[in-house]
Amino acid sequence: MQTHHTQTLYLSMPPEAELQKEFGRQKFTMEMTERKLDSVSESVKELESLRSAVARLKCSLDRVLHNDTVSGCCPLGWVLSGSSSSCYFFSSGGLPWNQARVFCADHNAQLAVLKTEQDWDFVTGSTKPLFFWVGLSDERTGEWEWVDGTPYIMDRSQWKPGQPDNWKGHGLGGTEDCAMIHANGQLNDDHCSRSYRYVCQGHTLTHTH
Ligand SMILES: [Ca+2]
Repeated sequence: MQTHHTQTLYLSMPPEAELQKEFGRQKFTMEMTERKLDSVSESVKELESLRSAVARLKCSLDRVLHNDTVSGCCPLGWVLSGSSSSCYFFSSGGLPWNQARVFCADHNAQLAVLKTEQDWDFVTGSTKPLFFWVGLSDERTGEWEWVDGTPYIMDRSQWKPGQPDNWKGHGLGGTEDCAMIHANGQLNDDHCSRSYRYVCQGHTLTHTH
């Protein structure tokens, strides 16, 4: 009699109410998942700030050990240029130009902008004999400009003889709009979709902003 009664109750429950219950359960699960994701992304942020704190500590320690003669410190894997107190990253893997630009920006840096002779010599001294993208392109306006938006003043001595030639024979569509440092340390314009190593340029860790 009791069983029969329960079954009657169950059967008499309208399907909308069942759906409503199920919806409530799903909503709860989703909220729990969202909360967990939030806490994961919080942990990632905390790790990131811890990593940067450790890097700063290492930097301070280096300064003490070297009697304060070190002008600045670079993140692990980046190198300090002697003259400009910039940190440079010379990638070991290749990316298309735009992805390389994004990689540098994601690391609080930019694809290398080489406006002084010292910066130019430092970077080309390290890239030879490999190919590296730098932050120079004429893709946006047809005029050569640095990724920080400043125009590039044409200096033929920085380019390989005959470059930039805006070559179309590569079969990749379009022309050559991005600049890379060739094996000999001079520039060549190449197709932006090609994957080359790249040079990022950022501030030292002791930089205050
Ligand atoms: Ca070319």
